[in-house]
Amino acid sequence: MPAISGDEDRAMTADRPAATIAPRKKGMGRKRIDLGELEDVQILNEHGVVDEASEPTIDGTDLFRIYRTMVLTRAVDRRMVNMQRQGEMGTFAPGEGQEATQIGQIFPVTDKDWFSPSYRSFGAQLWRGWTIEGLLLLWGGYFEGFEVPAGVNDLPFSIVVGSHILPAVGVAMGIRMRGDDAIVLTNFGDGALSQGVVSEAFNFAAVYKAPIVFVCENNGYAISTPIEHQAGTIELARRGPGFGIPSVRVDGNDVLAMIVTTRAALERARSGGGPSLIEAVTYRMSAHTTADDPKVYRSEEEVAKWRARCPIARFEKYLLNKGLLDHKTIDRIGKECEQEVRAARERFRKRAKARPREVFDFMFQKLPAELEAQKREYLARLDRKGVE
Ligand SMILES: Cc1ncc(C[n+]2csc(CCOP(=O)(O)OP(=O)(O)O)c2C)c(N)n1
Repeated sequence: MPAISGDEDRAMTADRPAATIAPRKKGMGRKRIDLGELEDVQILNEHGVVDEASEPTIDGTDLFRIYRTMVLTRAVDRRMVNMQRQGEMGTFAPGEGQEATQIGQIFPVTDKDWFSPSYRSFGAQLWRGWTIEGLLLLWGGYFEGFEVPAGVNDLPFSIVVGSHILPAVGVAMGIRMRGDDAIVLTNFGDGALSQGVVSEAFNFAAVYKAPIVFVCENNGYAISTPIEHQAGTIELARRGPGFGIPSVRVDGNDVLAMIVTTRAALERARSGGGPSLIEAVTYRMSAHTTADDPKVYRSEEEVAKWRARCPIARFEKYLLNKGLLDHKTIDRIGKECEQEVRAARERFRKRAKARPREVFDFMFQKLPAELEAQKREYLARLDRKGVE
């Protein structure tokens, strides 16, 4: 009987720690994205050098807005972490290092399209029209922060890993049944792929040719679990073809590669071709959440390696080379974004004078006894003098 082969990935993972999940350079020289080829796509390398044959046409105003939103995303991120440390925020899931993945995937999505975000998607949410103070309220535990802004076609996110993906497929199936022109984009982490419901979502989407784009942000870890311990193949895009979903693996720290690939997937969905899966290979530079200490499970050397692949610095070099940015403007944008975040923090503080009392509400019609007890204890703490 012939030996069953297919263990090549396992052999590779044994030799490849998370730190080396670096995109290969096969995409260089490619003129169009072939969804389904499972090759790595990179257009802008770590040194800011662009592959001109694959460079997308994006007008200067848009390039500038993309860059500014990436800078703003990082400013919001760092401020939110500081506020949590100072006791102003319940918790927060930072996304430093994932700015190109975030803004690159959302740039080609139009206002009439739908977005179903994971909890680490505040960069894309800012692009879609969520306000900074709204996001501060959300992570601060105030119910009003969870409300999707008027006119924004986004679904609310859930902390239950992978739970927002099947509803996103449902929306896409509904769009197709009604003959609407919109598409849905949803994103999630590498760990979410281990949830059974995500396989159900892929299968429904493929069978019903739902107009949906799945973006898996492979940031190397599900909290402290590295991808090698989570999956039988570290090339997660390989999962798609098994469901009949064309898939591609992209350098997620290259905003141009993200844009080009997402555009191709959106066109496919819009023209009736059905779902696509994009695996964006990136890295979470900071903690999983403010309750996590990544020093326990990854090395300084690994983080330093990825810091050198900073998606903002890379895009900055590209814009400098194109003459669309200069150092004075970089400095001005940094200060403006910082100012914007501080102003939003002031508006948040006016609203958030008292701690949120609603954190146990809205999930259950009748709270289970254990949560009821926790709620009573929490409210009693708030009511005690000096807790506010
Ligand atoms: C169903 C479920 N199981 C466990 C958790 C606890 N949890 C929160 S985030 C997380 C890791 C998710 O990792 P990944 O999907 O890679 O996304 P990332 O956080 O890296 O963006 C886990 C296990 C949860 N929220 N929901």
